[in-house]
Amino acid sequence: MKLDPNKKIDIKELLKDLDKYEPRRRGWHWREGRNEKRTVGEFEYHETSECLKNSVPLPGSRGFGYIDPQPDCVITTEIASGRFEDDIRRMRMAAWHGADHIMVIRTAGQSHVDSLLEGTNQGIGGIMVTRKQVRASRKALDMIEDEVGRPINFHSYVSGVAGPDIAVMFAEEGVNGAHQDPQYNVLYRNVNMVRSFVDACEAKKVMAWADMLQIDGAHNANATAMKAWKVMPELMVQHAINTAFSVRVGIKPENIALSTVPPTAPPAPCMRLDLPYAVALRDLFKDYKMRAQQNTKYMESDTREAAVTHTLNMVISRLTSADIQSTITPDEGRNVPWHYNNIAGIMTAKQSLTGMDGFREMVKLDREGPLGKEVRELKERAILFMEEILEVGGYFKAVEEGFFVDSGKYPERNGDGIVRKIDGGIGAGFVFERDEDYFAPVSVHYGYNNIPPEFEKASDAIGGDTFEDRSKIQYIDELDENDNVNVRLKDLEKYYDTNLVKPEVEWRADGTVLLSIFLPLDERTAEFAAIKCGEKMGLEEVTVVHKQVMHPAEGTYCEVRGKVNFDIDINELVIPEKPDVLSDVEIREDIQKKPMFVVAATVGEDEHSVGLKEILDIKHGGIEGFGIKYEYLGTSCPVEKLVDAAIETNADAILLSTIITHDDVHTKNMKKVHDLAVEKGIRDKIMIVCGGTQVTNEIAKEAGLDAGFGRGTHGIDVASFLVKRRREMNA
Ligand code: Z97
Repeated sequence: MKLDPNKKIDIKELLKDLDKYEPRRRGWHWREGRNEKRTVGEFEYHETSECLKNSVPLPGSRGFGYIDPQPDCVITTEIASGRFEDDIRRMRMAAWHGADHIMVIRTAGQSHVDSLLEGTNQGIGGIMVTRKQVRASRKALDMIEDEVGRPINFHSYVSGVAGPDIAVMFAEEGVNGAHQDPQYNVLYRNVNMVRSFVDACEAKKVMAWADMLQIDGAHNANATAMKAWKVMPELMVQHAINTAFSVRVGIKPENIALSTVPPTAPPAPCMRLDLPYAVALRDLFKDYKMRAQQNTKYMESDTREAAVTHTLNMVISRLTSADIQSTITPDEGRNVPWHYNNIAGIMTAKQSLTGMDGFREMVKLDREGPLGKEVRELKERAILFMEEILEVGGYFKAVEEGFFVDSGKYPERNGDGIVRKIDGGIGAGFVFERDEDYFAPVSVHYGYNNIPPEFEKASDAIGGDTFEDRSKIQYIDELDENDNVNVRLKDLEKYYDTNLVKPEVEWRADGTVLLSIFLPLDERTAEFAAIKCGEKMGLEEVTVVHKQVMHPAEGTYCEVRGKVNFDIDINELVIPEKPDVLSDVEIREDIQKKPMFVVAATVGEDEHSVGLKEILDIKHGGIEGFGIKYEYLGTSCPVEKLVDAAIETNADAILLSTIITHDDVHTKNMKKVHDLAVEKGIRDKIMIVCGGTQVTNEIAKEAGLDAGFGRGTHGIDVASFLVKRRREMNA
C-alpha cells in the first residue's frame, strides 16, 4: 500500500490483512545527515538533518522560497485522541510538519491492568494499547515514512503492571521507543515497588533486544511537585537510578534517554533556574541521550503563553543540547489535544530550533560566574541525596520514608513527599523467587534460567519463540463486538470517501469548532455571555476553554468550544478557480527586465483607501515591493481623471478600487473606466483591474475589465496577474 499525497489514508485498506503484517524494522532511528553543514535555499545551516521528500514548510518560508529545513534532533509529538483510526491521520499530518517520534498516549487506567488487552476499543485520553492498534499504527507509519522520506519512531509506554508483556508485544510489533521507569510505577501509579523493579528487569532486557530507545519518567516529579524547581536534585537522583539500572540490565547507553524538563516557567526568572539544571544534567549524564520536554507544570489554557514557554525551553536545548525535542500540544491546560494543536507544537519546535541554528557557535556559556556555582551546587545536592538513600538502607527504604517528590529543595525536606510501603500497592505479593528447576523457554530473559542441557539455548525447547519465528505470534482481532473500529467506521460511513463533511478537531466528523470571542465585560460575565453567543450561533455542548482578561472592566477574550450538527455537501460548494500566482522571484525578474507603471485611485465617492494602499505600498507587501512603480491619485477620484492620468503617464495599467455597492455604483464605475478607455483609444494597450470587498473576478470581467480582486487579495496576486496579462498582451 502506497500513500498518494493528494488522497486520504484509507483506513479500511490499512486494516486488510493486518493479521499478516510484519513491521519492516526494529530499533530506534536518529536523523540522517546531522553534524554536516547543509545549504537549504539561500542559507547555510549548521544544525540540521536531511530535508523531507514531502513536507509542509512554516508559513514564513514564503519569503525564502518555501524552504523547509529540518533540525538535527528528533522531534516528538504526543497523540491522544483515543481512536487509533484518527490518531493515524494526525500522525501523517505531524510527519509532514517534521515530527519523527510519534508517541501514542494510552487510555486512563491501562497501567493497572495486569495483562495484554486486545482489540480496538476507544480509550479515554489515549488509545487502549493493544497489538491490533499498535500494528495498524506501525503499518500506517511505515507508509508515512515512505511518503516523507524519513524513518519515523513509534513510541508508547512499558510502565504499569503489564510492563514485561507490553515490552514483548512492542518488540514483536516494531515499536521503536518506550518509557520504562519503575520509579514511575511506584510513585505515581502506586504499583508495588518490588514488583516494579523485578518487572523492569525483564522489560528492559526485552527492550534492549529490540534496540528500543528507553525514556525515563523523572519529568513526572516536575509535574507532580508543588514547586517544580525545588525537586531539581531529586530529578538527577531519579535519572541516575534508572540509567544505572538499565545499563546493568544491558541497554546500550545510546538507547537510554533522560526525560528532562526545564523545571520552571515565566513569570519565574526561569532561565536563571533552568539553565544551571540543564548544564548539571549534561555534566553528570554525558553518556546518555537528552530528551528535552516542554514544561507543562505551569501551562494554563493560553496557547500563546505555552508557545513562549516552549520557545524559552528550546533556547536551553540549543544552548546545551537535545537529542530529542519533545513537543506537547500547547493546550494541556485546557485538555483539548486536537489535530492542529499537535501540529502547532511541532511548528514551534521546528521554527525555534532552525531559528537558533548555530547559536552555540556564537554564544558560550560562562561557567566562571553564577552558572558554574549553581551547577556545582545542584550536583552536590544530588550526590548528598544519593548518600542519604544509602544511609537509610537503600531505595525502597527511602521511598517508605517519603524522600521523593518532597517540596523542599534537598537537603531541605518539607515532609510532604510521596510515601509507599514495600509490601503495599498494586500487584503486591506477586513476586516469587525462582525455584531451582525454573525454566522459561524464551530467547530473551532476565536472570536465572535452568536450561536443560539438551538445549543450546532456552527457546530451542519450543523450536524457537516469537522473537525468532513470527508465525508463533497470536494475533487476536476483536473481543468486543460493540466497541471496535469496524463499528465506528460503520457509524461514520457517510463521512468516509463521500461528499459530506463536518468540521473536526480529533475524530472524524466530531463536529467540534472553536470560536474566538471578545466581549466588553468582566471575566465572569464574559464567560457566560460567550456561552450564550455560542448557543445563539446554533452550537451544541458549548463551553469556554480559555479566557483572558484584557482589563477587569473593559473586556475579556474567550475561546468557546461547541459542536455543529449539520453536514456540508462539498458538491454544493461554488469554488472559483484558484488563481495561479507567480513566485516573488519570477515577478521581480520580469519587472526588472521590463519596468511597469500603474495609476491607482479609489473611484466615485469612495473614501476607503486602506485596501488599495495595502495592494500598492511596499510596507504591506504591495506591488511596489516587486518593483512596480505607481501614481496614487487618492480617494473619490473621478474616473475621467484616472483615465486621463493613465494616458498622460503612459501607464501600463489602471488600478481602481471601490467598496461602496449602493445602487451598483461599483459596477457602474468599472464600466465607465472601461468605456472611457475605449473612447480614448487606449483600451487595447492598457490593463484595467479593480479591487474591493464586494468585487469578484466575474463581476469585473462582466464590466469589461481584465480582472477583479476581492477580499483577501494581496499585492502578489495583483502583481502576478499584471505580469501574466502583460505577457499575453505582448505575445
Ligand atoms: C511524556 N508528556 O512525554 P500510564 N511511564 C512513564 C510515563 O512518564 C508515563 C507513562 C508511563 C509525557 C507523557 C506522562 N507520562 C505523559 C515513565 C506518562 C504512562 O498509562 O498513564 O500509567 O503511563 O513523557
